[in-house]
Amino acid sequence: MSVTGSWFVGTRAFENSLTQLKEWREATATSLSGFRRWAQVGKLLDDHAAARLAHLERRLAAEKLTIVFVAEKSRGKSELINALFFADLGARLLPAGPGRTTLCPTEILFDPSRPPSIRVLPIETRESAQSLREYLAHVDSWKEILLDPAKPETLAAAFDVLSESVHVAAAEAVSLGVVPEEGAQRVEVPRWRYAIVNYPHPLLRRGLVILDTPGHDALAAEPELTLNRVPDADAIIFMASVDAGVTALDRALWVDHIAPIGSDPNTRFIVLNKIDTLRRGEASEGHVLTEIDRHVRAAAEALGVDPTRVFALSARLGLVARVAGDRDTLMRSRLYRLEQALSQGLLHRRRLDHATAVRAEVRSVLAETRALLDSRLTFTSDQVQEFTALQNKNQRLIETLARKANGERARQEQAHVTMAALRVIHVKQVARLDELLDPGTARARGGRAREAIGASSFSRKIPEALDAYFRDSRERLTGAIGIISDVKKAMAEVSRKFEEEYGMSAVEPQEFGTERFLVELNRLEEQCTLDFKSRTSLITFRRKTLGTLFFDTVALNVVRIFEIADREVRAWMSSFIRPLESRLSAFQEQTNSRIEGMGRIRDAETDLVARLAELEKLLEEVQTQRREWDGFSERITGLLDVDRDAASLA
Ligand SMILES: Nc1nc2c(ncn2[C@@H]2O[C@H](COP(=O)(O)OP(=O)(O)O)[C@@H](O)[C@H]2O)c(=O)[nH]1
Ligand SMILES: [Mg+2]
Repeated sequence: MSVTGSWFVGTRAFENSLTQLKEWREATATSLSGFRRWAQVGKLLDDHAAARLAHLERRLAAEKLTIVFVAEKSRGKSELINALFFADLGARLLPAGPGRTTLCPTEILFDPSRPPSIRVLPIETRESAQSLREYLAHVDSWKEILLDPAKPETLAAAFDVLSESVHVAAAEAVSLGVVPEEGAQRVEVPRWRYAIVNYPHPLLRRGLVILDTPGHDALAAEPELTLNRVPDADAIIFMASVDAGVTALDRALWVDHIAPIGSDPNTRFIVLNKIDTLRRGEASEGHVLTEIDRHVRAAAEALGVDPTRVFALSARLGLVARVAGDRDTLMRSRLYRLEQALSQGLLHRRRLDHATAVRAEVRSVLAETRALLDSRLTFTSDQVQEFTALQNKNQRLIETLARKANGERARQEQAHVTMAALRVIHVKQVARLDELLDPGTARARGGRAREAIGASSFSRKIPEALDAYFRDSRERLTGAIGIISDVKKAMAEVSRKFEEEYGMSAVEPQEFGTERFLVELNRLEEQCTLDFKSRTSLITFRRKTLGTLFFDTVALNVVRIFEIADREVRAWMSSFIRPLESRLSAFQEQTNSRIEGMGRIRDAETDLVARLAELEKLLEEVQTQRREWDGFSERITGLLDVDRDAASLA
């Protein structure tokens, strides 16, 4: 370590520790509030826990560290305060020396909400029933002397007010809490009851509060101090000095006010001041050390404490050395030993206490938020898993349905093809039937036979013409009957196919008898044979007359058969194709609605995918939160691991 480094450590231990403590407090408060806000945004903290954390943050941020100096007058309290804390001003902050003794308890602090000043509370207020604490809030009762921090050299004069006294009648002194000496008429009493110095010094800014108490009498007169402020202080420095030794007054002060509070060596310090006075003349260093040791033992014995707890030092040398930056003198002053004890004992202890308090609160909050996050994590990832499984299942279902729908569509198409083919054949058959059964043709053929009859010169030609006529008519009818039977077959087949392959209900074909047409034709032919092939008729009638007779009695009847057949066949042909078509369109409708239904399932699938994406995003968020939690936890736990810090400092 460099010389400057050790000088630094040796002279600024308290300041450094206080700075570290403040930085630590701020870092801890910042981490806590960062965590608190983060957790609140993430809905991980209930209001109650959040309020508890906020309370901790405020406590950490607004920390005051109070050190009380207790000693009889002129033991060097003011000098020690100057040396320990305010040497950097280059001048005394507090006046010290004969006639400049502080007569009232003086609190030195910094409150940024008020101007730099010395505020003093008149001694008369002791007569009122109001307590010191109540007066604190009562601004008007105080006299205020403004300070100019830019001019430290002017401070001492302003501080003279703390030494002011007044002379009052003995009786009044009593009512002011001062016990007069036997037989005294007039008594000198402090002019002020209490003083508050508000000064923007860096240490004070960091939360240091110094309370300087002027001896037994002042403490005895202010129960507020003896009962609250002194016992509650973070550190108490009790002082005696070697020039006076531990006097009866010192002992009374110690026994009445300090000893009962307890003796934690981290927070209770005993100073034996003015060791420089032991270094008179040409005394050797060894002699001085022996003397110091002797005084320490004597003081320890008088106070009933272990000699190791007594810090022998010289406040004056300490102050001089620090103002001048003189390392050797500082060593001789032994001031640094007290400083180190203060920083190690008090400040480190303070940090430990904070850490313990914060840890007690934070541990459960961290555990709760973590448990909450973990359960969110489990829940969300479970949901993602469930939805993924569902989605896979759905996917398979959709594939099946799609396959089915494609099949249906193909079947539908096939049915249409079948139907179309049927229609083509049907049209052809209708056309063929039209042709075969055309009554016009029947009439024309009849006419042709009439001509043939009329024009035949030989009798035997007539039966030939009649036979040809009937043969032709029969062929036509038989042809038509053949087609009709084909149509019946084709229709039956299509109906069966529709029924079997596409699940349509069967179409019952309408009965359509064809025999009657041939029967009627045969009857007419028989009639004709009787009427026109007989010898008598051939002889009796002229050819022409015979032809006309044939036409009127036979041919027109045959035409009628064709007319009836034509009409009925037309009706029948169109009657059977319609049910097939309506079956087909019903089948198509069903298929379409099934395909549409599948579309809806596909939509639902899209919804499912969207929900799954949402869940996955949520899961990612929770996972990020969980990592962030680790970060917070690590930072906060690290800050609270104060012992590790101490170990690294050592
Ligand atoms: N020789 C010597 N004198 C000191 C020392 N500390 C304080 N004094 C003197 O003792 C007197 C009383 O000091 P002061 O700080 O006012 O005492 P207080 O009444 O306890 O505040 C002053 O004259 C100081 O100069 C010291 O370490 N050595
Ligand atoms: Mg003083």
